Amino acid sequence: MKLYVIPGTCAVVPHTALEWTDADYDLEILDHDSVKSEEYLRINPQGVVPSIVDGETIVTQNIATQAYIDATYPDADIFGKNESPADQAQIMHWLGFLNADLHKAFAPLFGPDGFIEDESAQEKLKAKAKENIAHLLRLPNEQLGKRDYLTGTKSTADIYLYVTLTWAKKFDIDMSDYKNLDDFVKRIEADDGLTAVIEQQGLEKIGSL
Ligand SMILES: N[C@@H](CCC(=O)N[C@@H](CS)C(=O)NCC(=O)O)C(=O)O
Repeated sequence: MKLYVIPGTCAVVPHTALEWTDADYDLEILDHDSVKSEEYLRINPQGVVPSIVDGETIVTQNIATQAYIDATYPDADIFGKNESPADQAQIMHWLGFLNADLHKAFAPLFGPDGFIEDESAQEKLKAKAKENIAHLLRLPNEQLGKRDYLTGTKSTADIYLYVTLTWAKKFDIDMSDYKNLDDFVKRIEADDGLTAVIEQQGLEKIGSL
């Protein structure tokens, strides 16, 4: 199995999941240019990471890559030890929130010119995006006041949350009210799989928000 990543992106999530499996896998590190190359577009026509190639199988979309890893290595419990239907719904709830709502909310910060050309309008758009992200982050902050991990046991949802927190810190989003998230960063950065990924992708731990 080969995983395609760009360092520090949402591809940290399936990468950490693969570390949790203890399986052999190949890693291909792309950048913002090579992700748009003709060769890679044949794998992922959207020109984004993550992607998995496993023999004849190609899997794109972050949540689908996680589902593929989970189905291939069920003993790794990458979705946590959530057995009841209600608990399994929780992991999908948080992955949906993280992938469709929180991740997407960063788009105006990563590429404001894709929304509007005028530079002063871009500044207003970015300010609004930061407010929106801070507002969305109150939900995982509340959840982590009740438990150590989003669904009770450690899962890929926690890694996805962590990645978005590193972005929020990079864009100077005010998270001073979110003590539970700050505590969570220390907890999740102690994970061996995440630590290995941070090293392999040439990243640094953030320590706090
Ligand atoms: N909906 C896609 C979104 C993937 C996505 O936005 N990937 C970003 C990184 S987080 C990307 O590869 N962007 C291209 C780039 O950074 O050049 C998924 O869930 O896989």
